[in-house]
Amino acid sequence: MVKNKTTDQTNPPSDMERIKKEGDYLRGTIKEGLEDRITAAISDDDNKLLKFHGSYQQDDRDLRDERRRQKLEPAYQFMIRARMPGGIATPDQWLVMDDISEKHGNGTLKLTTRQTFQLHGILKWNLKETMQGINNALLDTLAACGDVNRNVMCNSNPFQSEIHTEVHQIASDLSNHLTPKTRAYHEIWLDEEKVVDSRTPEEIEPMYKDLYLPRKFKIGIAVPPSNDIDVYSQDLGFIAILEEGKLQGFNVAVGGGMGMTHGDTSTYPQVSRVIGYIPTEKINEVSETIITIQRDYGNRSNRKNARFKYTIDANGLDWFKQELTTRLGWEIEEARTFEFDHNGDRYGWVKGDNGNWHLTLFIQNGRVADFENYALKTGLREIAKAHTGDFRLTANQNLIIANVTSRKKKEIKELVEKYGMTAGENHSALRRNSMACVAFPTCALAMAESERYLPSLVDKIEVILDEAGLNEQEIVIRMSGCPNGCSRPALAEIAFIGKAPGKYNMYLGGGFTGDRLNSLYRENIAEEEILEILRPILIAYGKERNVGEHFGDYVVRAGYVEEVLSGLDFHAAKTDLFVKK
Ligand code: SRM
Ligand code: SF4
Repeated sequence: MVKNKTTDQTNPPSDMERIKKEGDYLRGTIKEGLEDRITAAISDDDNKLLKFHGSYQQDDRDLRDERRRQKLEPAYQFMIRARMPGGIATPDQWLVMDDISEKHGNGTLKLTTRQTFQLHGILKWNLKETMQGINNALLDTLAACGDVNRNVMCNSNPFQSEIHTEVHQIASDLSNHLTPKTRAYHEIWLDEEKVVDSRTPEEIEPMYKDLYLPRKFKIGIAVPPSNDIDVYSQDLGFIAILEEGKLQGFNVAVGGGMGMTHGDTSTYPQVSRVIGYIPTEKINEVSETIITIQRDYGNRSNRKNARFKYTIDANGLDWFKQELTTRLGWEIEEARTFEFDHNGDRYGWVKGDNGNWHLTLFIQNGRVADFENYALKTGLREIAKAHTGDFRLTANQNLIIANVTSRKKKEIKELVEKYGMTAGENHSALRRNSMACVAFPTCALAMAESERYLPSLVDKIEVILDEAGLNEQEIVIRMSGCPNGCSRPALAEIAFIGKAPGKYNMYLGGGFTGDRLNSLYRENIAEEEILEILRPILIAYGKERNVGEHFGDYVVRAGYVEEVLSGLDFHAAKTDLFVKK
């Protein structure tokens, strides 16, 4: 058996492995902890198991100091994330999430970078009722977080609605196929009686077994030419292969991921690599087999090196392909050709091939709220009441009002106008291609602001873009409050990753179609330096770019940053190769 060099399975397992082992298939003492009225928190071990149920304990970081001064425990609250393959919700489901966010949450909805809803600010006393409300709406949260397969993403491009329907069904079936089988979720949240029987652990979780995976695992399905789901960032990506508009099968890409730790070069973002092609009907079998390889070889001692990308990089792609063939008992075919043209969304109204209309709206950083002078949340609620189609949450944190019949179009259009919702037409192309993770105040790992800061930074960059004549030039810009990379910043043409309050590392040179990593250009800089550094580069790009040349490609050609084709070269990449100073 090949030994995983990052793993060395002889090292002691991490504490998380103990928690999973003792947790009795995700039960722990969550049920008891919820009933404890003395504290608004639950125990650390239970919090780690709670993630598998789609929820995290957090505290409001804006209130931390004040509460400490008042000798109060932190303002504990919970985030809940739904599992919603491909990001499709019915109008009724929208209304339920909206209602819960008002009743128990912080009054906002977050549309995430993996096409689902997050609710923030739920108090422990309201968690169970909230979970039940979500389940009553025929949604659930099981496996939305934790060391399991997460929300399966799929392309939501309304230009290909027939294919979208087919691919969405595949994503949904795959998600069900890979969902944990334990009844813990039903017992804790839905009051199902615990059944004591003589089943062996393997029968309870035939794929995950009792320790589940070494780390989170993510799957996404792209439909070329759109790479909206950033297939190269997924642990396991599928690229639909179409012939004459009909789905034939999928290319399989393995070992992508965005997370890293500042100052630790054993961690890095990585792009997945295409290893072959499979017919459509093999997708569940291949996914399950790949997951079992990661289950058996992933690093269970050091969680920082536990993602599938490290398992592959440590053992090599050839080893992986051989292992896959052995486990499958058949060989996957050679990869087929495909081409991506963008990883962003296409905004505005479009008529799908099913005759219905689809409207892609720009939702800045996925935050649905009633802002001053912009009643976005109320407007979407009114749309949900009138709408007879569905909603699609995109991987770029935007929203598609999908399947609007010709008869309904006028009414929806009037509501969009009444509430001043935008399909991005009054924004620069930069803003339309911007994305920021949550960060402060709810994210415990944030080092700097992200969602609350990027919009104002974009305002300032727009001034430079005007000067450079680039207002309509599409440039992908992303910000994350820490190097975990929840906005997939390592694939952006311009990226900022938080280092400390107000300070960011700046990265340049990602591929416009999401196929190339960027590289570190400047470290630990604040707004003034960011603008000072970006200005001459954008002005030069405005003057010197070749026809159709994207910003990410230009900064590589002009030598600002070196091209990074593999995460293994991410930290070694050079800057200012031949830039005149
Ligand atoms: Fe993420 C952890 C938010 C997509 C990489 N992510 C977190 C936590 C739960 C913080 C924590 O562990 O305490 C954040 C909760 C913040 C909050 O207050 O809501 C968080 N991640 C998000 C969301 C909501 C960002 C957003 O603004 O949309 C996204 C929810 C997606 C979903 O619906 O499932 C989100 N996270 C991502 C992505 C993008 C993706 O999957 O396409 C990534 C990069 C891809 C990847 O996984 O490699 C990502 N999140 C991480 C990591 C780093 C993992 C790693 O490999 O090192 C962490 C930290 C961890 O796991 O230890 C993390
Ligand atoms: Fe939090 Fe970091 Fe993810 Fe942003 S990137 S949501 S700061 S974990």
